[in-house]
Amino acid sequence: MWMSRCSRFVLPALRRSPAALAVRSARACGRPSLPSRPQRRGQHTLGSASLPEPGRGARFVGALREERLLQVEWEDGGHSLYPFTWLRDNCQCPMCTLQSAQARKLLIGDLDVNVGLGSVELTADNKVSITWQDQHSSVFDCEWLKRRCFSAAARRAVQEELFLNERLHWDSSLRVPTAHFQEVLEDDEAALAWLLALRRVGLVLLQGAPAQPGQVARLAERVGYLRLTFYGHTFKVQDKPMANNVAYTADKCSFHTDYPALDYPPGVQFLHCISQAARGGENLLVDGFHIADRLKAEDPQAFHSLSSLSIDFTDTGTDYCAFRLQAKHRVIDVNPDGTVTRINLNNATRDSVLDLPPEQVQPFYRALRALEDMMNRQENMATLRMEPGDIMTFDNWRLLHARTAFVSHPARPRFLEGCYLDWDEVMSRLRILRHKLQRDEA
Ligand code: OGA
Ligand code: NM2
Ligand code: ZN
Ligand code: ZN
Repeated sequence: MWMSRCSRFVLPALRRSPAALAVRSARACGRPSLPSRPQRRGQHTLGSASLPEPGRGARFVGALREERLLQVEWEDGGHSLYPFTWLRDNCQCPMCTLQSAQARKLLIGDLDVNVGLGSVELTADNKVSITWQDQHSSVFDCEWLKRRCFSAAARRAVQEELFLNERLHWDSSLRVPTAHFQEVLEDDEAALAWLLALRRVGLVLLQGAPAQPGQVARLAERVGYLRLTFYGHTFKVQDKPMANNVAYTADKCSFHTDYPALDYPPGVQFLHCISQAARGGENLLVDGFHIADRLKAEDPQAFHSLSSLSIDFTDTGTDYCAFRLQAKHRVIDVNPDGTVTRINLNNATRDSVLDLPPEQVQPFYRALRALEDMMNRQENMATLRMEPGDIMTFDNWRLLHARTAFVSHPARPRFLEGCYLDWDEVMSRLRILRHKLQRDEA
């Protein structure tokens, strides 16, 4: 077979201990070992030293009354500015904040958006204490304020820490990150390393799972919970008679994201190989964000069509229960600043209902074909032949995956078990693990 795992490389050290470095990488044998130097791209670049230095307090506070800003000078010499109204809105006292929920109690209807600042001082224990003109008082911790500094660099750094939008784009030189199934289940550092790589790279192969159904559900429980769809809590990918989906045949599946027939397609997918085919059944993967970048550079017209035209998707049948889904997506979803945020494409569920004026139809097909050709360039795709016990975990909003046609062993049909999760729950677990491990470290 032209794909096997023959070498391992350690991903950029994600954390300090050896267990955490259990996310390794595997690549295909027999292909030139290009130095893999994925580029960091994303909505933001991570600014270093952009937050005021932690651990030091304030040495001066003063009000800029004209601008309605509080100025704080930190012990390291930096300054931060905080709008009066924002400070009043975020008062941390028990009247304004429900401490047990860490949530705002103060109603916007009860907020004076022109609130006047009476006086401000630094307390003996180095907190910022404000008395408002209506006599309400608010006390702010310096670390709390620093994290909420309004400078562009500080906001960028906090947003990156919260959302990890900076991704490592890749092509065929990708060394697929790998980790051990059992370690991810048992060890928090291994789990965090897995989720960080899943976010940054979009793909992690977990190895060593029992070759029995039920493992993707265990893995989903490690994160949060499964995303139920019309194909069930988990689904069996097998060649089925009267298949209700083209994935449930032995035919080739071209590059696709799963479930664009849903208005909110699943963010993350797990596919567990329980039994592999005798021949074929390999998976091909591309980084949709890299493909979109290449398309934009080489065929801007095609990029424009695919990122502006909304296409209909449909899925009708019965599985978990009867369904008749319709949704509309741009194949290349971009946010208002033009950053590609999601890819939505499954040729099987792309509807014959096409909600375009007729003169836009030919340009759309031309663009779709240009995208298809870009994905099928050898230089852009990674190849993975899963073995029993392997679980492919990937970003279904970003990667497109394909499967070659297969022939099963006569007595042992090819069998994958799959499930979906959403990025909200995955990112939540990532933040919890990061927080916990940072605290343990301190
Ligand atoms: C799917 C799918 C891949 C495979 O079920 O959506 O892409 O290898 N399956 O069968
Ligand atoms: N399966 C694998 O968009 C799709 O129909 C993807 C979903 C059947 C759950 C396939
Ligand atoms: Zn208050
Ligand atoms: Zn699929």
